[in-house]
Amino acid sequence: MSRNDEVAALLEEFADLLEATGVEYKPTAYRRAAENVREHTAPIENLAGEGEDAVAEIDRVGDAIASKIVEYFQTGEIEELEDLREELPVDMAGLTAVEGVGPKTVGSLYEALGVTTLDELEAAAEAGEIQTVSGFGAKTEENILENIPFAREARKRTRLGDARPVADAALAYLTDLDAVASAEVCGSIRRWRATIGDIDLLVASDAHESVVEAFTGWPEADATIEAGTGKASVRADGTRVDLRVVDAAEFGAALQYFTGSRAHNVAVRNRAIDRDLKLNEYGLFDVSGVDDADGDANAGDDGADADSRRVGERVAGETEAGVYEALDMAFVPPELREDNGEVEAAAAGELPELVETGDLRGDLHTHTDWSDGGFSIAEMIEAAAERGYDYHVVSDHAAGPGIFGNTGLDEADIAEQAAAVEDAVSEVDGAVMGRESDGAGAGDDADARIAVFHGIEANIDAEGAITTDDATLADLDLVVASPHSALGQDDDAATERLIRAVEHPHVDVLGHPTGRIINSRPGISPDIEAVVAAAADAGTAIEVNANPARLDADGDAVRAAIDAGAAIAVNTDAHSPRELDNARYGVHTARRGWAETADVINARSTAGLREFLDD
Ligand code: DGT
Ligand code: CA
Ligand code: CA
Ligand code: ZN
Repeated sequence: MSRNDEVAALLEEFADLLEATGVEYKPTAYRRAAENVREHTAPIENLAGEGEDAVAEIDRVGDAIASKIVEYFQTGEIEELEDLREELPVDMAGLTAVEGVGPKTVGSLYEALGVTTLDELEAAAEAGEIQTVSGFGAKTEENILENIPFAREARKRTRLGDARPVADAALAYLTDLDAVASAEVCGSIRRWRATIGDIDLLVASDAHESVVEAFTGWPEADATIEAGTGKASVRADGTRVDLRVVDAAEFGAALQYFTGSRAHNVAVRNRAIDRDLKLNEYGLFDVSGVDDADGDANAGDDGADADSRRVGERVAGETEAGVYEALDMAFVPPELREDNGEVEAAAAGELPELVETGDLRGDLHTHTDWSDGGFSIAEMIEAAAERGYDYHVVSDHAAGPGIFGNTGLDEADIAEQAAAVEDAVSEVDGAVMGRESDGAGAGDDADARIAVFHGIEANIDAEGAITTDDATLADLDLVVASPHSALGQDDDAATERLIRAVEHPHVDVLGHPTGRIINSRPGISPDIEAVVAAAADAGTAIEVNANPARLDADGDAVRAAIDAGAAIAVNTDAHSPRELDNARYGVHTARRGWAETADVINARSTAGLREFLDD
């Protein structure tokens, strides 16, 4: 965690505690400040070193908050926050994980019933005590009780977007060690699952002990859980990080084994058995000449000791590619290793050529300070151009159900923004309007850096209507339509809703189809096959929203969409330049759905995108 993230988290905790004690307005100010501290490019510790005025230079950070940040760096704590923590000794994260329970509810229930944990909340609800608190009814109590299991499940797994940066940092640290020959992440994080139980790392080295020692001394580790010969576990940023150290000759086999999934490994191991080979985390062995090479060598469990499992002649194991090759299969990209037909496809030479992050040529769903984004149209265009994108779509929120207050744009605002987009395009070096140009490096605009389209993120109401006028939609270059309200509706209604939306003549992209927030709310569960079939017919693309809190559509839905012939759009939904970097989470999610480059509309050229939009 950078110190900016650390301070942002403190300010957010501050906001929650203030809100829980019934303070108004201030919590919003703290949350805004937190967001800007997190996004700020200069290290906060440097600014704090220069004093309050330097800290208060950060957008939305006023003098009061700046002085608290300086206090934190000078004394190691913020007195007022410590007082609040004492006043309200609650597991805020655990309690607010329950849908419908916010900081205010936490404060009320603590004051009335002394509830501090999820277990106590459940007990109070079961005992019917919550409905006795003023402002709470039987229905609220019932909802709380219903949502607790989801919250409890969610608390066990970390979002990919929280775990991946920790894994990347650990990997960079290990790779830098002299004793490390090679290092890789494995487990679910290498498969890019949406949530992560723990982070797994693998290192090849001939100095196992010194690697373990360096790992437990990793500055970002908060605690050592265990340390042994050749393996260790630490806790970092709330997540468990497992390390295994192996000899270089066994690195590939161990990488294959510890990447999983278990189901994929079983299928691969069965293929080995069919060939009189034994596969385990130590290697791939030819056991045709070995007596009694029974199940143990293949068991993959701790039953047999390691030496008895290095039996026969080693056929492969130094590299992972070598393991697959020796089994007569193509290398299986980690995202596909879920035993969903990838072993058969790899054996037949029919694996897809998966899309890569570098294939993306623009983002079709981004926000600016015209709605709830933090940056101007020009700043976002410039950021997209700096990433090397060929095009960029400005798609702020339209006003409508689920969009807070006047955050969203009505028809008049959209018309006004159309002019503002043209102004921004004339301001940003090398920007051109996409509807008039084939974009960067193409045709008449050989010097253009980036082609800009004016779009909107419109709202799909509970019945599937788009809540912005048709005439306005018709004037826009691109329409993303997303559900933002009625996310608890039943499955049939959700299916009809999304089918109607994708069939709308002006809708180009179905944004975050289910509206899920990972570990926070499940969203709607439409019959995804029916929705993607309708989308394919209508020529509407299905979005993979790359925000790591969403990853929506998920891999299964992407695969269904591609099978149905629908196009995919991988969008970040960025509210800041930094969030454009979330693209990789969307791309790897699309890869989990077997997406090839040709399936992704924003991997096409500017001309290709225009063709899609004009159809
Ligand atoms: P997670 O951490 O719950 O998100 O999921 P994974 O897949 O990272 O699972 P984890 O951390 O328990 O183990 C990492 C990989 O190691 C797993 O995907 C497959 C492999 N593995 C671990 N233990 C076993 C085992 O007992 N049998 C087999 N076949 N594979 C195992
Ligand atoms: Ca794991
Ligand atoms: Ca593990
Ligand atoms: Zn949205």
